[in-house]
Formats: sequence, C-alpha cells, structure tokens
Amino acid sequence: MTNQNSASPASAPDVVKQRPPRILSGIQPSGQLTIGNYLGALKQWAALQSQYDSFYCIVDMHAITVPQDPAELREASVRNAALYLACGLETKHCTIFIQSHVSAHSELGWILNCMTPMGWLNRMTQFKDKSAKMQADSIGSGLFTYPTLMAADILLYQTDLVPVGDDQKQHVELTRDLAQRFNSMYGETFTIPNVMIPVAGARVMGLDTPTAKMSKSEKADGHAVFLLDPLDKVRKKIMRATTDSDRVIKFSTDPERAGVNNLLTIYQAFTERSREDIEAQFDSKGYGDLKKTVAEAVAEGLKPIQERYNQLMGEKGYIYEVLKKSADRANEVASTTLDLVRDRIGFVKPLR
Ligand code: AQP
Repeated sequence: MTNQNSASPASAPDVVKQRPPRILSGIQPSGQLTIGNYLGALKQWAALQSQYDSFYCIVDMHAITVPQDPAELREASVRNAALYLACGLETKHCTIFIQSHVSAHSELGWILNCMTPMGWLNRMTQFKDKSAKMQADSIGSGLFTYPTLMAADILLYQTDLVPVGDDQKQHVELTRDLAQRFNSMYGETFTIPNVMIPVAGARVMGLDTPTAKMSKSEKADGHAVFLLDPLDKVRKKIMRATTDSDRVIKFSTDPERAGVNNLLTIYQAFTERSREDIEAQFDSKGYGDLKKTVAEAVAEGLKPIQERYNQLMGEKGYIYEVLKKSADRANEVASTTLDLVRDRIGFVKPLR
C-alpha cells in the first residue's frame, strides 16, 4: 500500500490527539459488492485494522445521491454489514456502522457545503463520470455535493488515514483542502487526513470493458464479479473476459492490452505475488491458461468469504447488535467533533 500524501502532522486540538491513529472508510450500499470493492477497499481495511482505531461505514446517505429502491437499499445495507465481517473485519478492532445512524454526518456535511467553493466541486471527475450517464433533469444536487458529505464522514472522526481505491483519491484531496481551509478560518479543529491506495487492485476494471472501472451499479452481465456470485458463475465471467489478439501475458499500461493487464492485476491482488513472479509463471502460456488460473484464484479467494457470509446471515440479530453498538460509539466520537465545529463557527450552544 502507498501513502499518497506526504504526512502532515495531525492538526486537531490536543484533546482529540490523545488516542491511537484512526482510519475511516466506507462503501455505498448501492448494489452487490464487487471484487473491485474488495480489492480496492475491504481487503486493505482488514489488513490495517489491528494497527488503527478503525471506523468503517455503510454509506447509505451517499447511495441516495442516485435513485435507490427503498427495500433494496435496506437489504443491501444489512448485507454489506455481513460482508464487511465476512471479509475479515473484527468488532474488537472496528466500529462498523450505518452512516444514517449518526446524524452528525448530515450536519457537518451541510456546514462544509456552505464553505466549499463551487469550482472545487466542478473539478471532481467522479461527478462528471456519473452525471454523464444520467438524464440532465434527473441529476440531483446531492450527487454534485457528494464530496462534502464524504469530507464530513472523514473529518468527524479526526481521521488520520483513509484507505480507498484509486477513484476516491481526488475526494480525499478535497477533504484535506477543506480541513485546511476550515482550520485556517476558525482555528485548529480537524486532523488533516492522508489517503492510502493499495499497490495491487487500486483500480479493477470491468471484465467486458477493461478501459472502464468495474462498478457495482453497471448492469451488463459480464461486467463485474460480485462477491456473492456462485463460484461457477465467477469462473464463467472470467473465462469470457475481454482480452486482445496479441498473445503476450505481461502487465501493461497500453489501453489496447487493458484486458490482460486487468486479469493480471486481479490475480496479483488475490495471490499477493510479485509482478515478476506472475509474468514468469505465464511465460509462453496462452490466454486460456491465464483465464483459467485467474478464475481459480478468484473462486478460491471468494469461497471462505461466502461461507462466512452465509453463516452470518443466519444470525441477523448479531449483525443488528454490532450495528447498534457501533453506532453508539460512532455517535459519541462524532458529536465531540461536531460540538467543537458548532462552537467555532458561532452557533449558540443549546441548554442541555
Ligand atoms: N473497480 C474498483 N477498483 C478498486 N477499488 C474500487 N472501489 C470501487 N470500485 C473499485 C473502491 O470501493 C470503495 C467503495 O466504493 P463505493 O461503492 O462507495 O463507490 P464507488 O467508487 O462509486 O464504487 P462503485 O462500485 O463504482 O459504486 P457505484 O456503481 O454505486 O457508483 C472505495 O474505496 C472505492 O475506491
């Protein structure tokens, strides 16, 4: 994993500095989680959890920036909580909560909205990509201001490190800019977070369109491998992945060879082996061998996750209990920051 910003010292008040370093990250319950979400986020969350005080959220308020079916949103939120645990997150290290259970996110999101220049939001490539796929009159303003809510998510917990896939790097940079702006306007309030991007799997591409990011909301059948796909389906999807006619099995940045590069990247992320090793393994092999080997590695990686998930979904009471306890802890931490922010900007303290 690479830490993409030169570490700047935490700039929160002393009262919030006396604690272990903190992580926050989240995934939208906007559909079935993909191996992109796993390799870009969940896998590294699990690897980091024992070294940090970790907050991992199910960001349902971000999910509604595009239309969602209420029943599906509710189901996906609980399913994601189970998948976070199935992917190895442990409650002794992590606070796993649903974003809408902590109302401080909306409040700080609004405050940050009021101080974010429109030009900063206009530069966000994710808004451009997502809105380009929608009818102009169905694009909600929440999709445009999504990055300020994400900044609130991060800053409320005085977060030191934000582990995300490559696509979210720009949003974390905006969060840093906003925190610095707020601190210089009102005095030291927020810790300045750093982004952490995985070395392998930072951007998993669509199997059918290897020049576009694999996305959970993309509907084409051969586009994504979902964490809960039956393993035979996983294998079939990988066997049908788009490649090229070159027959060279090497990592490459050439867009013409994006399909093979994507398969190698997925293989590297699942096996945690070096690029050199992998290229040597496939020296003088064909694309059929490559696909079969990658398909097996992915199926093998997903098998224990699916087993644990099925077990957890049989104990839904346990999942709700985890979400409740976590929301209590998250509320406690978030309200400390929010009280400070309210005071800094001049809101009258209510009588309690
Ligand atoms: N293809 C990907 N490769 C690597 N990392 C990825 N992530 C998502 N897709 C990939 C990482 O997963 C985390 C959560 O993402 P998200 O669901 O909150 O938002 P997203 O990036 O918009 O993901 P999707 O799958 O594309 O969702 P939809 O289709 O709903 O918009 C982030 O850390 C992200 O980097």
